[in-house]
Amino acid sequence: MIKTLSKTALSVAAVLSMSTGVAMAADSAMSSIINNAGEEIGTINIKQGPEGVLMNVDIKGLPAGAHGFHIHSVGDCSDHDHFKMAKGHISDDDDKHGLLNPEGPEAGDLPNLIVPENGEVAIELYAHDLEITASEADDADDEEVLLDADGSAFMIHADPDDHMTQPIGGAGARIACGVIKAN
Ligand SMILES: [Cu+2]
Repeated sequence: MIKTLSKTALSVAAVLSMSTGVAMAADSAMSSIINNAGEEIGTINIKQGPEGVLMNVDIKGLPAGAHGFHIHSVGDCSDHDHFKMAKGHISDDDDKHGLLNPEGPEAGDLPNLIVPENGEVAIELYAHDLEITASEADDADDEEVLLDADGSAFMIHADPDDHMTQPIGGAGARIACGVIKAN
């Protein structure tokens, strides 16, 4: 019991000192995921870590199978038939698409979402080098910042991402989208 208490005290102290050090940066964000009918099918909660972001995915009603999963560069899912307003992946200019691509990956590349027969996905995943908001040392338009001037959006595709083929790993149509918003 004593050990547990001291651990808790330490982590509270760590969080306090971290929030003092990055006072300008948001430490969490969330996204409401909608399908091609514009219906909400789940949420993704995001927490900022020191070197990247932790994402908690909780979505129901997806087709079973593997689906390409990315962060796209514009926070706009209003055209729910096709979700083209969200544009392409967040990326530095020189990076190619694909977690397995020697010239990649793009900052918005994520592992496939593997959906079981019941259509429900509840997972946690981590992406290195992403920031919810720009830290003071960064350019405000840094493409690895989620809440930059035009925002960003999660995108789920119809087909698997092969993590190599340009520009989206052959992942096909866009079947679900969620604008990332500050909490
Ligand atoms: Cu995509």
